[in-house]
Amino acid sequence: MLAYIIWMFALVKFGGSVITDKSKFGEAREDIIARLCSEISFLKKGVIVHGGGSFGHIKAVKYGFKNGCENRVYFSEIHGDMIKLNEIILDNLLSNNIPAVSIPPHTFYPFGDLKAFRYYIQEGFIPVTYGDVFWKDGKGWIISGDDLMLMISRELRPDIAIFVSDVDGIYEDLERKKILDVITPEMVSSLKIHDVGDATGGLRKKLEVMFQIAKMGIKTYIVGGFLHNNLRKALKGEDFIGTEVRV
Ligand code: IP8
Repeated sequence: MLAYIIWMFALVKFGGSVITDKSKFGEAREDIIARLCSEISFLKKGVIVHGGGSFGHIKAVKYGFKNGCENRVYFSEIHGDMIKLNEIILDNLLSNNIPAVSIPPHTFYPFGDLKAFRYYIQEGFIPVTYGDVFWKDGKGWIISGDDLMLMISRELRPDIAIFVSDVDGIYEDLERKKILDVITPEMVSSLKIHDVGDATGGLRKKLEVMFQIAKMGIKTYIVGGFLHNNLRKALKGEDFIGTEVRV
């Protein structure tokens, strides 16, 4: 197991609802960010993606980025807010001696490839990217962290993809709070999914992305981010609270 952990290439997404309080604009959960960063400090090879949370979604919804927004100043505003959140993540990774390097989406999306990721991984760094705004056809749009997880999985083929979430997994039964150990596409229609109205779609869209990643043969998990050491355990192949996504 130890040897596997050392060479394992992990792709981890810190969900926006875990790292920020989504109801308060610009409110980062610094204690949780610090803990999550410390839990991945043993990783030798990885890419970190983070969501927008209250730094991205509140204004993205307000300014109508879901259907494209022509206002360049609004675009710059959200882009600047996301840089602030990214800086908090970078500071915390660095505090844990993680050689993080930020590769913001506007440097490669929608016109480029993931060459920069390959290069920095090869050189021993941990690239960090995030859900953000991007400009196309005269309008600003949102590229979500989940879309980036899929893109990175396709091009870089990690061994494991972990979505750190504000829920502890996929609930089979919301009332009894029973979490599924495994979810497959066939099971989705029988689940009661309450999708939230953020700028990039809720759980249903997230699951679609996860199934596509799992289809590539990548171990794919949704794990609770509010539980101490849960992410570390999932990465190390120990017992953790969460749901495996399988096809
Ligand atoms: O939180 C959305 O990324 P997500 C980013 O991963 C913005 O969906 C700017 C709303």
